[in-house]
This record gives sequence, structure tokens and C-alpha cells, in this order.
Amino acid sequence: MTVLEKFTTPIGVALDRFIAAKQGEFPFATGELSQLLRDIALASKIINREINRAGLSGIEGSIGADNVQGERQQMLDVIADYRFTRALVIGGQTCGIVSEEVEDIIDTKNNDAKYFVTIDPLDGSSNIDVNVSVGTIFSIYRRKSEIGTPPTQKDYLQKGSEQVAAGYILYGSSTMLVFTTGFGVNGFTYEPSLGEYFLSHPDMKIKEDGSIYSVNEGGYHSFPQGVKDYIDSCKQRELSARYIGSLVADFHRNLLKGGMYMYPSTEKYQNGKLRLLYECNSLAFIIEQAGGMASNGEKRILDIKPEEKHQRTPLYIGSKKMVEEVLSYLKKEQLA
Ligand code: AMP
Ligand code: P6P
Repeated sequence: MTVLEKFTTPIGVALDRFIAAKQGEFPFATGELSQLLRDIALASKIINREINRAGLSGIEGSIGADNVQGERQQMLDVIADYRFTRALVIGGQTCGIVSEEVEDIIDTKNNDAKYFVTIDPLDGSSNIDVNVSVGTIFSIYRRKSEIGTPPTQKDYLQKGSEQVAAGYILYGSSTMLVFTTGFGVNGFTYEPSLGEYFLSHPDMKIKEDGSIYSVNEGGYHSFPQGVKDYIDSCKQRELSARYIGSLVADFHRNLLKGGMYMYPSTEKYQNGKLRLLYECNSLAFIIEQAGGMASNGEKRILDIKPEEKHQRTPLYIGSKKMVEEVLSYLKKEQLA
């Protein structure tokens, strides 16, 4: 395709039309999931605007308090959490929310809603002040508690394999919404002048093997021996080390180019740093739909039965062959 042809190729279908077309493939669908997806997209547009003008509106930096994770809460964390919660409460399609920013379950008072949402409203927010990409990560489950009643822990202590949908928004050089409902992964790019997302990356697939590994090597000395051995082998093969320090950005690059992101257990994070419900499960659903793999070092992320809403897990996620290789090093360690 020539540059001119590429440049003049019509832009992809608008997100709204895509969601409606997918709904049409389910004759008995009421439109509730479609509306929930639209509510998330709307909130992301508002967050996108806040992020892009953060430096001008004085909302950078921390609020001087820590969140439930014991991590310094940035002003934009609080704003993002408020915006997504408000969009989901008003949208009416979820009975409850588990948010990284809030200790307890958020009861949206939409007791008749049949979905439940877990969300990391703004992951990597400490990077905002230095203009590095950040992201929102979300999952949608069918509630397990009775419709017409308030949400309970049954609604969020579900295996990742139970997800109805999962996605992320990457607020980067361009803003993208990438999500799956179990039938492949599609990426939409935001056109601010139109206020719309358009399909730009249909049917996304990750390469079976890759040459990029993403890990914070500052923790090398406290990594499991198998991970150290794997990293050493990457260096011997002169693979590319790429680590942005923003999960969604690292994940998205690996999805497009092939690669693997690792956050093993460390001295500081004995169970890994990343949270199962609203980071690892969401991205694991996406990566499997794109032909990749996600493990905690012993088992498939989507098979982990959650015990607690903010529980952490080690994460190895990306190109299938790379994940299998690091798992083989971990297995060798166990057998040694
Ligand atoms: P609903 O009645 O709108 O909650 O939809 C019922 C089920 O149909 C959902 O849980 C999905 O499995 C499927 N579905 C409905 N709308 C969509 C959509 N826009 N995209 C993908 N799957 C959908
Ligand atoms: P470290 C951001 O806080 C985050 O949750 C991910 O976005 C990122 O990949 C990771 O933590 C960075 O953690 O310990 O390498 O600074």
C-alpha cells in the first residue's frame, strides 16, 4: 500500500458502531453490556482530557496520602477513580466496583444491574509528572449475587476465566482503548477533534515468540533463581531490555511487537507487586485472546481463585514461547 493510499484509507469504524454490531451477534442481548462499555469509554475521554492538561491545571503530584496499597496517591488517581465511579454509577449497568484506589467494595446502588466491574483507574500515575504514558485497566464480570440485592464479595472473588470482558486505555502519544469480550482483541484510537474512538487495530495478535523482555532489574538480587537465570540467558542472546515502569505501556508495546513483561516475587513484594483482580486478570484475558500467555510462575493467571480483593500475584505475561521459557527456568529451580 503506498503512503498516499495508506494516508487516504478511510479510518476504521467508530467504537459505538462496533459495539452495536457486536451486540447484534447476540439476538437476546438487552444492550446492558454495550452500555457498560460505552460508559467506560466516556469516562476514559474525560480522564484523557485531565491528563493532557494536568501540567496546566495544577493537578499533578501527590495528595500527600497513601492509598489502600500503601502507595503515594497522586491527585490524578483520585480524579480518575471519581470519574470512572461516577460514570459507572450513573450508567447503571454495574451493581458494584472494586477499585485499586478504594479499600472496600463500591456499592453503586444499581441493585438490578447484572454486571460487576473491577478497575485500576490510573495505573502508573507517578509517571504523569514526567510525561510518561499511563493507563486504565478494567474487567467486567457477571454478578454472582442475586439481582435486586446489593453486591457481595461473591461478585468479585471470581476466577479470571469468568470474565465477560476486559480492556485497557493507554494514555500515550495517542490514546487507545483495547478490549476483548472473548472473541478476539480490538484496538481503537481516540480522535480528540471528533471526541470519538475509531477501530485502528482490528483482531490484534501477539507474536508466538519475541525479543523484548520487560522487568525492573533493580530487583534482580531478590528475584527467584530461575528468573535470574532466564534474565542472564536474555543478556547472552542480546535480547532487548525495555521497561517503561508503566504496566499498560509495557504490555501494549509487547502486544504489538512481541515480548514478555515480568514482575516476579521480590524481597519487598513477596507475592509480586501487581494486583490480580484489576491488573493481572484483565491483561491475562486480553493476552490469551491475542494468542499469548499469562502465568504467576506456577499456574495460569485466569485459573487463580481470588481470596481477597486487593491480592497481589507474580506475573509473567506476553509471547507464549517467552513465558514458557521463563516457566521452564522456574521449574528447573524447583527440581534443583
Ligand atoms: P446484555 O443482555 O446486553 O447484557 O448481553 C448479554 C450477553 O451478550 C453479554 O454478556 C455478552 O456475552 C453478549 N454481548 C452483548 N452485547 C455485546 C457486545 N456489544 N459485544 C460483545 N458481546 C456482547
Ligand atoms: P516498579 C506502577 O506502579 C506499576 O503498578 C506498573 O504500572 C509498573 O509496571 C510497576 O508498578 C512498576 O513497579 O517496582 O518497577 O517501580
